[in-house]
This record gives sequence, structure tokens and C-alpha cells, in this order.
Amino acid sequence: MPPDHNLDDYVDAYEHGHRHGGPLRVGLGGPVGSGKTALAAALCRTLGAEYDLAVVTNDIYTTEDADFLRRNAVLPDDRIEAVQTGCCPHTAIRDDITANLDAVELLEARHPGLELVLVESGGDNLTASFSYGLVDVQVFVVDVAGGDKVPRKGGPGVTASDLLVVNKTDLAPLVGADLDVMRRDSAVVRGDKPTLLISLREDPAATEVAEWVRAQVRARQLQQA
Ligand SMILES: Nc1nc2c(ncn2[C@@H]2O[C@H](COP(=O)(O)OP(=O)(O)O)[C@@H](O)[C@H]2O)c(=O)[nH]1
Ligand SMILES: [Mg+2]
Repeated sequence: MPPDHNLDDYVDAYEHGHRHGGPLRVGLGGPVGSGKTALAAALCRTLGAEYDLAVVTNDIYTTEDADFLRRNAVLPDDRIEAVQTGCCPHTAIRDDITANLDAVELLEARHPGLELVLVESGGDNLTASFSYGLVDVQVFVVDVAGGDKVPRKGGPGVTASDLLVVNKTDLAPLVGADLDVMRRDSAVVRGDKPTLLISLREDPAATEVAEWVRAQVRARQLQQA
């Protein structure tokens, strides 16, 4: 448990983190526009036939991300739940996670064999991170268009997430971002924790991220065996 989490997180993690059975819950966080919904869609396409899978989306005032996933038919409608936060998106994934827990539990009740739930944050800034009472592991998605200084600037999403994804590498030449700098700075601030530089435009299957998710599912299943 990261040291910067508050007491409520400890209580939540105790109540929910030590759940027996139930799906692996993966948080997808990161700034607006970095590619969280595109990544959720990619993971559904790649892993949807492999795992019993569902998604929770968070939007501030709309259900746009859930609508996008439904329109693109990446999963059946009854496997996609939208939470309308009506407030700062990070509050709903960190401080008052009730609406998100309700959505996850609804999906679990509807699909008793559920193995994997993706929870996409509404997107905020570099400070947004999930409560470990809500998710088991979290992926933080930034993009190359934000500039190659982003990993160096840190923030809990960049430094403490279980996986950092730097998306839109196809745009690097257009925005003058140096991928080697982003790779090196990420390694400095993240230590041993993994970083993947990807382009969902070039690899719509999100192959490497899907492989990381598979490893997390395996780890959870072993833990519970
Ligand atoms: N060029 C490029 N655009 C991308 C890539 N991934 C996502 N996008 C686009 O970036 C925009 C924002 O993506 P979205 O998934 O909605 O971001 P979110 O706000 O983090 O959920 C959309 O127009 C996507 O099509 C990528 O790898 N390369
Ligand atoms: Mg989105």
C-alpha cells in the first residue's frame, strides 16, 4: 500500500482488497484525452473472448465513454456501466468511491463468473489516482502529445501506478517529443515499475498492455488458489 494513501483507503482496502473470489479490478486513469477509452476498447477487443469481462466508465456530466464503447460494440451492453460523477472525477475514484463500488458490484451480481473489470476514470490531471479499495491494480495513461516532460514532472499517477502507459507514440515526430527521454525519465521516477510506450493507432489490439493484464489476472488467480 503506497504511503500517501489516507486512512479511509486502508479501511477500504481491508474491506475490499482482501476479497476472496471476484474479478481482478483494473483502474485506467490519466488526463482527459490520453486514450483511456481507446485503451478500454482495445482491451475489450483483445481480452473479451478470453475472460469474462466488464467495464465501468466515469464521466462528469455525460455517459459519453460508455456510449462510445456500446456504439463500437466492444462488449455486450449489459457488461458496460456508466457512473456520472457530477464532481471532480478523481473524487469518485479516490475519496468517495461508493458510486463506483456500486457499479462494480452490480456487474458482479449480473455476471457471477466475472474475471476482469476495467474501471475507467473520468480523467483529470497528473494527481488523479485510484483508491485501492476500488481497484486491485492501476494503469496510468499519458500521451506523447502532452510533451516529453510529462514523466519527469511526476505526480502519483506517473510515479506510483502499477503500469505507466505512454500512448500515441505515432504523434512523437509531429509534436517533437523524444521517446527516449520519456522512457528514461519514467524509469528514473518509477524504479522497477513497468512503463510501456504504445500507439493504439498503430496497434489497436494494445498487445503489450493486454499481456500485462493477463499476468495480473494470473497473479490474482494464483493468490486465491
Ligand atoms: N494519434 C493517436 N490518437 C489516439 C491514440 N489513442 C487514442 N487516440 C485518440 O485520442 C482521442 C482521445 O482518446 P480517448 O480514448 O477518448 O481519451 P480519454 O479521454 O483518455 O478516454 C481520440 O480521438 C482517440 O481516437 C493513438 O495511439 N494515436
Ligand atoms: Mg474516456
